Amino acid sequence: MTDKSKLHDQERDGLAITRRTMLGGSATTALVVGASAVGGTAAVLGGGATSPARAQGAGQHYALAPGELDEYYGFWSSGQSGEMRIIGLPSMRELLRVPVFNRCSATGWGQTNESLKVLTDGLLPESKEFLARHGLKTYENGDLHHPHMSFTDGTYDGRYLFMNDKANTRVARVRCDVMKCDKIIEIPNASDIHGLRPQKFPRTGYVFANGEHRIPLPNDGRILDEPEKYVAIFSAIDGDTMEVAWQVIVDGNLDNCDADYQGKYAVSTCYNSEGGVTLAEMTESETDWAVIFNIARIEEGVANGDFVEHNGVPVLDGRHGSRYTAYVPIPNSPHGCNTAPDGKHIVINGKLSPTVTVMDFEKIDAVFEGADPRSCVVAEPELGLGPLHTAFDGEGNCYTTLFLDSQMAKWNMDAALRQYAGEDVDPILAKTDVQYQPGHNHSSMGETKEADGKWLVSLNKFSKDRFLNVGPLKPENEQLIDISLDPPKVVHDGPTFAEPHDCIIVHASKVNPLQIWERDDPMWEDARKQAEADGVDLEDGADEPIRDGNKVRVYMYSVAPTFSLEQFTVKQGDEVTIYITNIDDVDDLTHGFTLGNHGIAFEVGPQATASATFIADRPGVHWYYCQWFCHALHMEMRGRMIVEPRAS
Ligand code: K7E
Ligand code: CUA
Repeated sequence: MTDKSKLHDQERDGLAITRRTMLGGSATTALVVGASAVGGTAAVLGGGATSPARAQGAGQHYALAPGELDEYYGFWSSGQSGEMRIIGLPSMRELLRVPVFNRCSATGWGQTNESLKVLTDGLLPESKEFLARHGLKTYENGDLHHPHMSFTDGTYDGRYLFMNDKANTRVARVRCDVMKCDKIIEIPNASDIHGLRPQKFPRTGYVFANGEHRIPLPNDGRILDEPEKYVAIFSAIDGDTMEVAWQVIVDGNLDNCDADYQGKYAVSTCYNSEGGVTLAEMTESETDWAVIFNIARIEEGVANGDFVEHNGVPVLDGRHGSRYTAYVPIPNSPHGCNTAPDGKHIVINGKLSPTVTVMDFEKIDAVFEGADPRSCVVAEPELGLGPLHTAFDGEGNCYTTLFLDSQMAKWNMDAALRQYAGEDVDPILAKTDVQYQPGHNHSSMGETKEADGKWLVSLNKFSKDRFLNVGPLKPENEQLIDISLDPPKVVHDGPTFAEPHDCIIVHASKVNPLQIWERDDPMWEDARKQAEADGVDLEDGADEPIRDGNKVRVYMYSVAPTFSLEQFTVKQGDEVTIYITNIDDVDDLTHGFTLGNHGIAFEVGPQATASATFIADRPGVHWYYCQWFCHALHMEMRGRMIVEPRAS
């Protein structure tokens, strides 16, 4: 960074909160917490690369030629955009956006009956009522932080992706065969699902989900401004049925989580052991904790009836003194929580502490038998300012984002263990500058036992001067780092829109999506049943609308470049459902259905059926057309809806 841009930053925000210059030690700390727990580290660790010069050759091939395929799928969150994104790696090309919690103008997600079923079925009854009072069928926003794939035996199995919605306390599942969301559930009793991880072993199994914010239980107005009575809730969701299996009340709050490779424990970080409701209260204590959940004991507790049922879910009490949990003191507001592919260690990232804390899963059994909770801590290296998340290369090295330092620290697990045991050894192997302020990072296959040490993406919150200025709202910068090199090297800048927090990098061999839909897909089960009841074959359509009182059903098929109906007639005030079945069975031959001036538009993939329902209360002629370019005569792929005026 130039001195000029440094100055510019300082002038602009008046907080001396520059990008790389944020590493100002106590000033930074004061800014963030109003306390001084980490001062002085910057002087020791804030410098540039400290790696011994062991640089290897030219590094890996990352700039793909036209037509060349990527080696990895990246599954990206999109934060407050509410969708999941698929990125190819190493090219960093965006391949697809998968709407989940958001609405999508292109695909009609949030508007088709099929997507509305996914978006509404899993809502809590009181939410449905609340939304209905506001003229809504479902929440229209989401805050998707953590996408993770289902596991079998410690590695990705290509079945599902699971993800959280922090904004509206939901968990969603995306089917990897078609890359569409098929289930969304709202989590009762908890508030604002943040950390989310699937069980790694023996399989997923459970999806663990952290309710970040503390609320009254039940939150129905009886308890209000009495924060000491609020609780945070940890949920285990059955990944197959998408039902909440059980919940555990904890002390403090819940931030991020991860699971072990043995199927025994899940671990969550807590940055608010104080139970505070203001910034000052939440950051008061210099020690918070990680809470460990003993899965076997919890399942036993559920079987023995040691719970209170809230909203149909068994809720166990895991507060201090419980046999279901253990609280391990961790310095200062820990954030990320990452199990190492060695199957033995989990790294808790200090955030306001310059350290990460390493726990040994093999020493956790003893903690549950009464040993000092800190006895499972086996390393606590100081890495730099603002450690948030850690990734792994499968060769014993760890890569931790340093938010405040705008760096990634590469460190060696074994050296950190030896240092903690008293040996005079520096575990830090390298510091790589990133641009700027990294949150998550992720390495190729890094959260599985098959971590391969090839690529790492640093998801940086600020891009600042790295791209053409697009106005005050700037993209983030996701940087591809070649970690096969020593020191690791940033090889690509990737701008992204608001605001992916996290991603996973999955070898392409793990994922095998279909080329076209299968006709018997459950996604349009309701349409299939309705057509059957109406004596219609979805693939054949119907020549005339089928009337049922003021409900009218229009069945069409599409085949490039036509809809089977070039016109249909309904009456003003009819409730019309349009079913489109795309009978083209060619790869990549998607059609769409857009109905002019009705706000209706949706995608119909090859061999898929999709439908939308609306009230036809605009008399006149309205064209519908295909909005997915499908044929030389795509513009001609259209027809008329004629709405006869109501007799007055
Ligand atoms: Cu660190 Cu929500 Cu995963 Cu953002 S969280 S960075
Ligand atoms: Cu069908 Cu364009």
